[in-house]
Amino acid sequence: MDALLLVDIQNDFLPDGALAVKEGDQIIPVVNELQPYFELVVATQDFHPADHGSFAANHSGKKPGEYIILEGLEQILWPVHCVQGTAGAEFAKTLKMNQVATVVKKGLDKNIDSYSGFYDNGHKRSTGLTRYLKDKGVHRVFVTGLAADYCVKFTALDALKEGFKTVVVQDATRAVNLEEGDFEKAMDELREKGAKVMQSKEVVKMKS
Ligand code: VGL
Ligand code: ZN
Repeated sequence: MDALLLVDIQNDFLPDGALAVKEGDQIIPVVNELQPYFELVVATQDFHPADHGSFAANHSGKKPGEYIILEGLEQILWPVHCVQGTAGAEFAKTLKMNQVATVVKKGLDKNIDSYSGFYDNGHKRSTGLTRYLKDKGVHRVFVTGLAADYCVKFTALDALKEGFKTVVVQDATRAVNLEEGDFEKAMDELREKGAKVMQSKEVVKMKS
C-alpha cells in the first residue's frame, strides 16, 4: 500500500508566516488534488513549546541563521515558529484534512529539534510513524509539504532508512532556500540516496 505524507503544511510556513517559505501556499491545491488517489494520508505537525531551543529568541544575542550546539548537536537557529496553541502552528486553512488518518506531532522536546516525521534530529526517539505505517501495510510513501530542504528532506531520508520506497512530489514542496540552490541540492541528495522525484501529474497518471 501507498501512503501520502503531508509534512508541516502549517500557517507559519506559508508566505505570511513566521518562517515563511516562498510560494509555500502554492503546494496546497496540488496536495489537495493528490489526496483522493491515496488510501492513507498522514500529516506531520511541527509543534514546539515556546521555550524551544531551536528559536534564536531563546538564546541571548543570537539571531536566526546562526548556529549553536544544542545538547551536543549542531543546531541552526530559527525565528519563533509553530508554537503550540498559536495560529501559526495550525494547518493551513485551505488544506483538506478530512482524509488525514493521523497527525504526527514533532519538535515537542525543547532540547532537540525534529525535522523528520520519523525521528528527532539525534535519531534517538521515534515518533511511532514507522510502526504506524508498517502496521497498515505501507511499503511506499509519497512525500509532500514544507520545507523541501528541511522537514521534507529529512522525512524522506528517514523513510528510505526505514525501508520504504520513497517518492518526493516535486511540485508539492517548496524550500526555505537559506542558500540559493538549496531546493535543487535537496532533490539531488534525495535521488542519490534512492528516492524518486516525481511531478504530481505523473503521480495522478500512475494512480488513475
Ligand atoms: C521546519 C525549520 C524548523 C520545516 C521546521 O518544517 O521544514 N524547518 N522547523
Ligand atoms: Zn520547527
